[in-house]
Amino acid sequence: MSVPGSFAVLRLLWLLSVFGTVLPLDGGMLFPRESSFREVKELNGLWDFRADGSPNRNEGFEKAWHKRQLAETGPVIEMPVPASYNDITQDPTLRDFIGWVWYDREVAVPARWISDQGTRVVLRVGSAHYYSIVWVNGEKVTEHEGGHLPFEAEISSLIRREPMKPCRITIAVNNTLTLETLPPGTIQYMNDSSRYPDGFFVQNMDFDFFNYAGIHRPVLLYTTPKVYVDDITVETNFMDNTGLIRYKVSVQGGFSNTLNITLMDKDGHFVASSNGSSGVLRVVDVKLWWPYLMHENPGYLYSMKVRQHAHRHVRDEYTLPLGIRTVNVTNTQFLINNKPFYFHGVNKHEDADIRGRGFDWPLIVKDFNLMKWLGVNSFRTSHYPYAEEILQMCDRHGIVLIDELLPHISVFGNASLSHHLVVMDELVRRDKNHPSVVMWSVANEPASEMPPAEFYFKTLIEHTKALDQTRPVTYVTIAEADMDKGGPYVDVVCVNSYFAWYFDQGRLDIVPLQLSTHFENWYRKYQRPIIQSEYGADAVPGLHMDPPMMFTEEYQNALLQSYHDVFDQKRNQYFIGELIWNFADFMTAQGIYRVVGNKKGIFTRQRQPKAAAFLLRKRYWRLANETGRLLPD
Ligand code: BDP
Repeated sequence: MSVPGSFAVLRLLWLLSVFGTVLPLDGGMLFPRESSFREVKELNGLWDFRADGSPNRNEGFEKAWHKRQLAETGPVIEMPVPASYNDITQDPTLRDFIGWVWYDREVAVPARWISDQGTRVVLRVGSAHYYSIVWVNGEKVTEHEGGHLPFEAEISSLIRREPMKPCRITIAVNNTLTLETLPPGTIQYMNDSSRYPDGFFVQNMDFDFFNYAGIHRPVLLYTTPKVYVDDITVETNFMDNTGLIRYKVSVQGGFSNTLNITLMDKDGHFVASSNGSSGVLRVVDVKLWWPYLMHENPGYLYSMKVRQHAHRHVRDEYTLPLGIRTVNVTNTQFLINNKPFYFHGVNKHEDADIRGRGFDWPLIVKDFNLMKWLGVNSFRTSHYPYAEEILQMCDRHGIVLIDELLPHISVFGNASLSHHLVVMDELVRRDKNHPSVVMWSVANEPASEMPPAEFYFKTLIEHTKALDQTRPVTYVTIAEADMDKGGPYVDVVCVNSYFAWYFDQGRLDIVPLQLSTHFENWYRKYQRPIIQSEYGADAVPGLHMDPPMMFTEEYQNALLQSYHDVFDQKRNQYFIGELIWNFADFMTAQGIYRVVGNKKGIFTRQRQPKAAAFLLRKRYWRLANETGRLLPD
């Protein structure tokens, strides 16, 4: 990411510079794709399941449940994968369960995967919240900390040991949040025996969404050849009509054989080729990747086919979709392909009835249809990394993403920081090649009044910028004091505010003054473009009152409107985007501020529009006409 001056000079420097995306983690995390040399077998469906309800939640380990089928060590129920387990049964204990839950199932592995010693078999979990341990046939193959990113283990030699036996996969998942986890939480034991039974404890958390748990994303087995394409990194740029793709490919598992790279356009026609593990592809008459509503042909993707040869035979093939675009930030603008981009979008959650945070194609496609209906050109993955399939949809549809890592954090110790750096590495490693990702958000509303916060944020932001020099970095903040700690390091100021909601309740008349003072102060201080990264009001669908009162659809509408008036005044200055909180109602922990969840959605949790959806739709299409068209150079 660079501040544009003379673009031509910068492009030249880009060509001469070293690769901007430098990843310290070993190994890649390429999304599993089938090719003539790779197969994928989905393990979604019903697994056996048991929550470990023992007082210390440790019975599963004490009795080694992974050594046998789960059904042999106690009662099991059927549990869908992927899905959160919380809302699947009628049992409130399971809904609110804290501790280890156990899943297992048997898989028939194709005989040729076992007999062919040249095949590598990998087990991959798209995500499981929060801490996971995985065994295959009773042997531990991996463990992973963090609820929203994939992890995998090679299991080839293990399944070859007893080729005639079905392969049993056991996954134990623990959703306990502590001061060491990200997001953090605390377990509080209630020791007053006159009020609580023995061993009674609660999980305290500082974020506003239900702590859904379980295996949330698809579980797969996939194969690669023994010597395989492990990782690909691309960075894109353009000069006049020529697109430039700088690539780097790493091969693992043996001697790095000849690599051949072929770029195809959307129709499968040859565009460019190259040999070797790194280089630059030149694309004549380039078709740039443009955001939705900014171009008549948004989300244009090329395909980069990477082939690994040995003795003139192709040994492995992986095809990466990629978009050619640039991102730059000035003091007042966010530029995509050197044109000012205005974010008119939403914040989301991966959340729905029954499945909780579980991956669900019908829900994903419905949400994209709703976003396009609304005229949304962008969203923030509040407050954790979303499924990679969602990012791929964004790439294809031209929906721009602010890729966020974490919700609220308030612990700034060394252990948290080291873990935060590792998950940031994991996020960049997974998402670096998505053209839709235009900015990293390292956290939401960190409580930065804590003393070590400044060091923490400086380290984290600098680390992220060192990982990826091609994208701006931000964190989302709500208080000026919080921004003081990280403000000097961010590229874009992302600010949340809830005027006339959490403060000055019911007083819509104060919004214009407070909001514009707020913006002026932020801009004066940091001289960075500003995004309103959250604003909104709860509205119980069907509740009406005029003049408007809090919690009615009319109040939600009126509050949005009063924010919009100020946005329109600042839009041609330094104000570069507005993301409503929230796209849809979502579940939270129980509490007196939440009526069966957070109701700030402009759609209900079942994705039906409230009045505000129509208001926003009118505004976003108007904004698309005013800001989205290609501006002349
Ligand atoms: C914001 C948080 C978001 C909450 C929202 C709210 O970033 O996670 O859901 O407040 O209170 O400050 O609705």
